Amino acid sequence: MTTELLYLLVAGVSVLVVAAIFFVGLRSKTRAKTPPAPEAPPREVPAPEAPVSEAPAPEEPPAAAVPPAPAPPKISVADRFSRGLAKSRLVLSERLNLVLGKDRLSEDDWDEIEEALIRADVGVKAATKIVTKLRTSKPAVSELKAALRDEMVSVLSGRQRQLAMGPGVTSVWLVTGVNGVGKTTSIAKLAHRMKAEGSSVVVAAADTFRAAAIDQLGTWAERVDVPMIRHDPGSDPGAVLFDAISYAKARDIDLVIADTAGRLHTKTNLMDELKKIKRVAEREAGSVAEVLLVLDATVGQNGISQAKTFQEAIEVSGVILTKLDGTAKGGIVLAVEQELGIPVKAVGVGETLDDLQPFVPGEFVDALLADS
Ligand SMILES: Nc1nc2c(ncn2[C@@H]2O[C@H](COP(=O)(O)OP(=O)(O)OP(=O)(O)O)[C@@H](O)[C@H]2O)c(=O)[nH]1
Ligand SMILES: [Mg+2]
Repeated sequence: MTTELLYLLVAGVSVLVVAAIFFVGLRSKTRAKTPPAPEAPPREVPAPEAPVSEAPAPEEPPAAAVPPAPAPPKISVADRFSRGLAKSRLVLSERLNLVLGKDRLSEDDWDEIEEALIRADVGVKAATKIVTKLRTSKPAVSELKAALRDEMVSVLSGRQRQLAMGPGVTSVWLVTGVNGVGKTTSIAKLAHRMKAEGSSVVVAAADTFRAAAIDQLGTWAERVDVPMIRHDPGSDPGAVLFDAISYAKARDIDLVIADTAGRLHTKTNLMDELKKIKRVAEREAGSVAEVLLVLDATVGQNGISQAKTFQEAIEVSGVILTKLDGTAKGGIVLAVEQELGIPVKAVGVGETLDDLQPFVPGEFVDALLADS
């Protein structure tokens, strides 16, 4: 009995083992047929942020930022002037020194001097005039530089360079020029200077082309501490000037300095607009004491053709030549005066309020010809 039971137990266990093997085999076959589980979807990685796209082009060109107010200048006016002309001086002296080292001057040397002047943007007319005189007077080489200085000063002499105040209580200065030449900055410098000399000043934001232009003048006006009359962007520049003159007359303010646009919203011709503004000023103030054309010295001879256009449209009484500090074309002063007959009344030699200098021919030529 026990043996039978043992057999039965062994047989049962064997059946169970076979069945288990069979079952496991079946399972593994079934598994092999099961399609592989789909790969886990890639974890969503946030798309790299698109590079910050450039801000959409502004509808209006940005106005030049007003540079922060600097610490009071530690250098003298003469040094500032001289520093401003450093690049022009270098261009001139490089060539002049070649000639000045010789014992005698040949025809080629005179041509070299003329070429040096032209390269400093003195203009062909003024350069020829100066060198023709020198060729005739034939100075010794040792005296050449002094003779050149005298001829350059002589070309610049005999002009009225004072900024004029009108006969009435309130004078008006219109400041014109193409965009970017330095009109607004020059107005701030002029207002600063006139205020320092004891005049009361109001500035008129008659460049209504852009809101930013009005704000830029506003920032300067605050810094100089003079009132500014403004209207909305796009409004009539003549109306701004009208209000500024009324404001000044009601308060016995000496001077209205008006900013004007270098370009316009409408197709109205810039020159027609300027004529209109001038008429408003003449009607309201009696006369316009100065029409100041701002020219950027870095554009060299192109400034001359700009000036001709303005001069034909509106009688320009004086030039403010800006950015003399950033150019090797300082001689442009002579070209402006020779070719246009308009006196340079002030020069800009930097971006701060003190960087507008009265134009003094002797000082200018000395700074241009100095040994650096
Ligand atoms: N280095 C130098 N920069 C100057 C001088 N005058 C003006 N600038 C700079 O020239 C840029 C243009 O000056 P703005 O006064 O805005 O010129 P603007 O003619 O009023 O220009 P728009 O209003 O755009 O027509 C600014 O960055 C000024 O700081 C100067 O004498 N020297
Ligand atoms: Mg401006």
